[in-house]
Amino acid sequence: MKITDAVLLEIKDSVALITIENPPVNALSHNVRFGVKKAIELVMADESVSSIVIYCSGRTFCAGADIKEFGAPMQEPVHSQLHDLMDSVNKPIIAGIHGTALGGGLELALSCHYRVAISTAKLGLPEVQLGILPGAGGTQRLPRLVGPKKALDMVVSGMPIGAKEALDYGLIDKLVDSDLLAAVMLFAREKGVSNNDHIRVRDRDEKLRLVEQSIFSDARKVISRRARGFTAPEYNIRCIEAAVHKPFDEGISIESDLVMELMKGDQARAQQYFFFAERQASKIEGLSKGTKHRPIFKVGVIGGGLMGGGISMNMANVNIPVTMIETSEKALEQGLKTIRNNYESTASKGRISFDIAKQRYELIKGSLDLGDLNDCDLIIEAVFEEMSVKKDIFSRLDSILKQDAILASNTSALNLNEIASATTRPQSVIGLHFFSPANVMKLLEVVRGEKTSDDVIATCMSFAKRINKVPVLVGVCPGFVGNRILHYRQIQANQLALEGVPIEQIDRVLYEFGFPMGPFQMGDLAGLDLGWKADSSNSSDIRDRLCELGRFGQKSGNGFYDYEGRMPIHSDIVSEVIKDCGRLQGIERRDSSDNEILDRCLLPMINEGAKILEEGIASRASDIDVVYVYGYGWPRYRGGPMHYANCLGLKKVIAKLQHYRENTGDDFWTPCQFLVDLADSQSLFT
Ligand code: 3H9
Repeated sequence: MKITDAVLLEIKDSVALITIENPPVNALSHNVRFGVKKAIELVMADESVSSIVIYCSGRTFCAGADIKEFGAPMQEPVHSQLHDLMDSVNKPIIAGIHGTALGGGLELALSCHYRVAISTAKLGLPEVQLGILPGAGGTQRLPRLVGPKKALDMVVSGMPIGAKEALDYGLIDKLVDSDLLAAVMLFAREKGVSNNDHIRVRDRDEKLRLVEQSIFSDARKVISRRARGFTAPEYNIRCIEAAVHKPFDEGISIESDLVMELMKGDQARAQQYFFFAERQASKIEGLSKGTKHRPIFKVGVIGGGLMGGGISMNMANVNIPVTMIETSEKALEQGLKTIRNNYESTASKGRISFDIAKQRYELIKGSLDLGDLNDCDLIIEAVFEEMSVKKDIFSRLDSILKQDAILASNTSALNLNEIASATTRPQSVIGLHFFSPANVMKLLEVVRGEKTSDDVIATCMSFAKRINKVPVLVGVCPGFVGNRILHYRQIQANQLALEGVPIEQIDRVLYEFGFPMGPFQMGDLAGLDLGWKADSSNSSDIRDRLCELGRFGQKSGNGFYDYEGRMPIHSDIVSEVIKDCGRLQGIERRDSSDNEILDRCLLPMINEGAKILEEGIASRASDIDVVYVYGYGWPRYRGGPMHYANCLGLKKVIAKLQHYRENTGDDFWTPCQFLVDLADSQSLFT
């Protein structure tokens, strides 16, 4: 019997089977909550039914509340009404779990008396990643099953656990390897006829009694390091504390108040916006669904330095064989040695086994001969940023590669169209801009050249996911999206320093905003000598002067700062250099407030982002935000620069830009026309 268009009820041999069918991920939208509640009410009074199974069709169990419904008052029945009803049922309810039981989905399963899962299933409460907490009883029921310590781990990290671990912790009652539906129906039939009490999770408090109080202070220490600036982790901890110290109903009431408070906050709005932004980024407008993908089995990487080595490891980590090319025996040996050391260090920290480290390392073959790339499907060039060198490599590749091979450049700033012109197949040339360390950073800027074909774009966007990257499609311009915008922040950071604002203050303001580090520390980390040429060095430019002094950043032990290990320390030498550069450039010294520093660093980023949209270099504002969160450490709880601008209000952004333009007389601050038009039409960046 169809209860709603998303919920089906069948009675089979005294078991009521409630099936949720709400593709793609069986989110608990209104029609699901309504349907499940109605189905339970129908069978509660039916004496022929002795137990109830909740099961989902399609690829997964429920992936949680329907996030699209957030932001408006939730239609009844709300989650808690459904759960209260389940708690009042005097027949055993059993969840049959496959795929992922996440958030409200796992909470639904927690309100069942029993849970049966297939061995590939994953279970978790990831609400913290959306800036909220598991507000449908999850923080009160989970610790009753797995114990408060494990519950804290799960809600604070938001990471799911596998079914086997879930069984070990008591989160599920039975694990099966195949035919979940048959197994859960049999389990339900047995429970339906057994004389045992079916204890509700809310009544199980044996694991709450054995708690060491230090688990809460330990969890707070972890979040102060790993989740600096985020509000939701602390709220999640408070709920688990309530589960331990308060009776169930009081705990539920605390949970409900705290989730409502979080839901109303800016962070939740930003993090939920970002959830959809990330998924949107992989969708390519104007590309037909039937576009064929080119197969990629083997990858060639040209260059075994920091980027080339990282890219090679990225491929090997997902089991793709790599041929890595260098120009000399010594460079190749060094490149391979670094990779081996990296794998060994990861294994010695226990993150992977030594066997896996070895297997991955062995997937990377070194060579000095470009000709060895003839069997590769994708070639990624990662040599230093010199147009003539790149063009020479691409023209030589032309005669070596398979006809349908994809030729990618990892350039971070050079003109991809010019690189592509060195080949007879510019349609197969694309930019794949990895971020350092390439085996760790999630962002991949996929750069579409003017002649890049649709199938190459489609292949690279889906390949990016295969190598665990978040791809964003961008067009060709100096610095593409990320570095182009960053350049404008750096102009102002330098200007502030030249006006006499201590670099420590500038770095602190951006760190407190939520970036992992400020612009000067970031420069030191990246290396100040990147792209620096001694013969054209300019004595009134700060970076040039530091490089002339051999201060190349962290790698040389000093740059904008001196370093003790990785700890930056103020340098009087640098202060003098900056003062002298300011004097040579005739810049008047003045103080700036923290607010001014923030405005002057962030507003130019927004303005440049608007120009990027105006020029069609990025197709959505949310794509720019994805670049910034994943590539440059923009705090996720602020959504990204374009979301931040929307929250400030575009009229306010323009007023601030105009204020600086009037004060300085500098066209740098002129608001871009696209931004002005949006504000005039009361629109927002989309
Ligand atoms: C919650 O439960 C709160 C409760 O505690 C109650 C509080 C009162 N809602 O990721 P994919 C869409 S909060 C709406 O590409 P995958 C997604 O946008 C929720 N839509 O697939 C995409 O749409 P489109 C806690 C959702 O296979 C499509 O489904 N739960 C939801 O790579 C496919 O998604 C979570 O945070 C949703 N809940 O990964 C889990 N989930 O095709 C969030 C997905 O139009 N979801 N969509 O772009 C996930 O982590 C992944 O989607 C999942 C599948 C692992 C399930």
